[in-house]
Amino acid sequence: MRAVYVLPFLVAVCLGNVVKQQERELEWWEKSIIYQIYPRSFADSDGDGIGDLKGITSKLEHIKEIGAGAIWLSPIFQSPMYDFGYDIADFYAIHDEFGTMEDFDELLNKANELDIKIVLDLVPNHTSNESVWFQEALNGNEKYIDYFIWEDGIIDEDGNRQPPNNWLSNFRGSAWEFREEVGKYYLHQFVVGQPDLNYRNPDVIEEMNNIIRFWLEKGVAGFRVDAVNSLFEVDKSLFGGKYPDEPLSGRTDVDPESYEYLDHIYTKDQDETYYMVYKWRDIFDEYTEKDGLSRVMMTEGYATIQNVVRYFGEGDLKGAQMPFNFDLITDVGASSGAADIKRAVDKFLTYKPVNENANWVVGNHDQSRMATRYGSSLVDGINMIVLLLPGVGVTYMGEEIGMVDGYVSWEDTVDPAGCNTNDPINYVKSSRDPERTPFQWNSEKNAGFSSADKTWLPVAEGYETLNVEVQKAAEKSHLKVYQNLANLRMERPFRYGRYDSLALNNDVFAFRRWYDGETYLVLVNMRDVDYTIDLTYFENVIGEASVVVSSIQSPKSQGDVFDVSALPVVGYEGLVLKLIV
Ligand SMILES: *[C@@H]1O[C@H](CO)[C@@H](O)[C@H](O)[C@H]1NC(C)=O
Ligand SMILES: CC(=O)N[C@H]1CO[C@H](CO)[C@@H](O)[C@@H]1O
Ligand SMILES: [Ca+2]
Ligand SMILES: [Ca+2]
Repeated sequence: MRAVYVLPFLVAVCLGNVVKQQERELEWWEKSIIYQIYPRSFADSDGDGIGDLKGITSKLEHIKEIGAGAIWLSPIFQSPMYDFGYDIADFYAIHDEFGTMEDFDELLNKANELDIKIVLDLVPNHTSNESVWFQEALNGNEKYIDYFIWEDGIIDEDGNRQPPNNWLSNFRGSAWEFREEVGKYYLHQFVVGQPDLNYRNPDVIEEMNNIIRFWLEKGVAGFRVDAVNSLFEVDKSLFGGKYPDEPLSGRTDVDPESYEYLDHIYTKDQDETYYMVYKWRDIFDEYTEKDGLSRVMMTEGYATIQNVVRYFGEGDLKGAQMPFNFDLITDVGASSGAADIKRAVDKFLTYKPVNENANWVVGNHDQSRMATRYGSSLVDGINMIVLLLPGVGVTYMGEEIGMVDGYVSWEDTVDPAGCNTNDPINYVKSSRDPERTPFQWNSEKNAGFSSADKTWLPVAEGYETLNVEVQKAAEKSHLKVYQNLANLRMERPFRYGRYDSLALNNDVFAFRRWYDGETYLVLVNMRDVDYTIDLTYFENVIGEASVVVSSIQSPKSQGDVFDVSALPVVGYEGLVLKLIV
C-alpha cells in the first residue's frame, strides 16, 4: 500500500530533476555568437587608413544588431607590425596606431553597456624582436637571454656557419636566426621578428601569467590563445643537449623551404603544452570566482582531432572551453558533397568530451574567406550550419554579409607570408592579405571604412553593392538571413536540443535539432541542382513543416508549408523548417 503512494511522488521529483539539468543556466559564451574583429580592417576613426579602437567602439551597434554577444579582437598590443600585431613588443600597452589605453577602456565601457563581451588575443609563443626582453637579451643580460631559445650553429665543410638543425619557420626558410650580439642562433617558429619564448624557464611562465592577470583584472572576458601548439619544443636534454632534426613529411607538392616539407614532431603538440593551458585555466577561474564573470579560453592550434580535444582538459584538470574546431576550413570546401560535410561536422562532435561544447569556425584572418572558399551562393547555407549546430558559433567579420577575398597586387602585398615568397606571380597562394581587406560598411569612399586617400590594404572590388548598408535596406540579404539565424539560436531546441544529421543525397546535407516536442530541420544544397527531398529518413519526421528561414536564392517565404516527404529544393538553397505537430 505504502509503496504505491510513494511511487508517483518519486517519479515527479525525478522528472523535475531531468528538466532542470538540461536547462541549466548557460554561461554567456555558451549561448553567444563570437565575432572576430581584425582591428586594422574594421573601422578607421582618424583617417590614417588603418582601423583602430575608436573605430570599433563607434561600430559596436552593428555587433549588437547582428546578434553577436562577444567580440574577439586580433592583437591590439604595441608591436612593430612585422606580423601585423602577432609580434608583440609590449603586452601591457596598446599599439599607437590602434589608440591608447583610454580608448580601450572606453571600448570596454561601451561594450559593457551593450552587454557585449570582449575577448583578447594572447600571443604567448613569442614576442617581437623589439620587445624589452629581446633587447635586454641582445645587450647580454643573462636573465633575458634565457627568456628565448638559443643554440650554437654548425660549421659546415666549407667553414661556413649554418643553423643548428633543419627546423623551418611557418613563413618559410630556417626557423633559426643568428645574432652577433649573443653569438648564437635564436628560434623563431614564425617570422624572424618573432623570437620564440623559452617555456622551460619558470620566469617566462610567470611573466605570461602576469599578463593574463593584468587583462582579466581589467574586465576582459577571456583570451583566444594564438598558435598554442607551438608553445613548447621538445626537451633537448633527451637528445644529448641538441635539438634533433625533424623528419621529412614526404610531401612532394612543396619545396624544401616550405613549412609543410617537415613533419613537426619536435616543435608542435608537445605534452607540456597541454599542461600549460590547464594552468592558465586555473588563473581564468580565479577571476571568475572573484567577480562572477565567466572567462573563456579559446585555443588556436591546427592539429589532429585527437590533439585538439586534449585542450579541453584531462581528468580533473580543466583546460580551454573552446579549442577551435577548424574542420569546416581544413576538411571541406566548394567541391565537397553532402557526405563530406556530414563527416566534417560529425568529427568534432564525436571526439569532444560529452560534457563539453562544440564550436564552429569557417574563417579567420589567416584563411581565404568563407564566401570565396565555398562560393557566394552558399553563404547563407554555411551560416545556417555555423549558427544552428550544437555549440558556439564563431563569425569572422564580414561573413554576415558574405564578403569575399579582395584582390591585392604584388606591389600592395604586405603580409610576410606573401612577401617571403619573393614570387610576384604565385604569392597569392601564400598571402593572407586578401581575407584582411577593409570591412565593407557602405557604398561611399573606401566602403565607409576610412576617409584616407590610401588604406593599408585596398578595399575589395564590388563593395558598392556588397556592404552592410545595402543589405540592411534590401528585402532579402545575407545580413537579414544572418539576423534571423541569430534570433533562432536563442530558441530552446538550438540551446538545449539534440542533433542528428543525414546526407540525403550527393548534394543535400541536412540536420535535425529537437527538444521538448519541437523539431527543426536545416538543409543545405551544396550544388546548383534542383531536387525533391524526402525528410522522413529522419526518425519521427512526418507530416508537414513550415519555413522559418530561407537563403536569399530560395523561392520560399517564411510560413510556407510543405509535405516533408516531398520537399522541393532549388540549387544552393539553404532552409530552416519547423515540423508542424
Ligand atoms: C627584427 O626583425 C626584422 C625582420 O623581421 C628586422 O628587419 C629588424 O631589424 C629586427 N629588429 C631588431 C631590433 O632586431
Ligand atoms: C589564426 C591566427 O591567429 N593565426 C596566427 C597564428 O600565429 C601566427 C604568429 O603569431 C600569426 O601570424 C597568425 O596570424
Ligand atoms: Ca586609424
Ligand atoms: Ca615555441
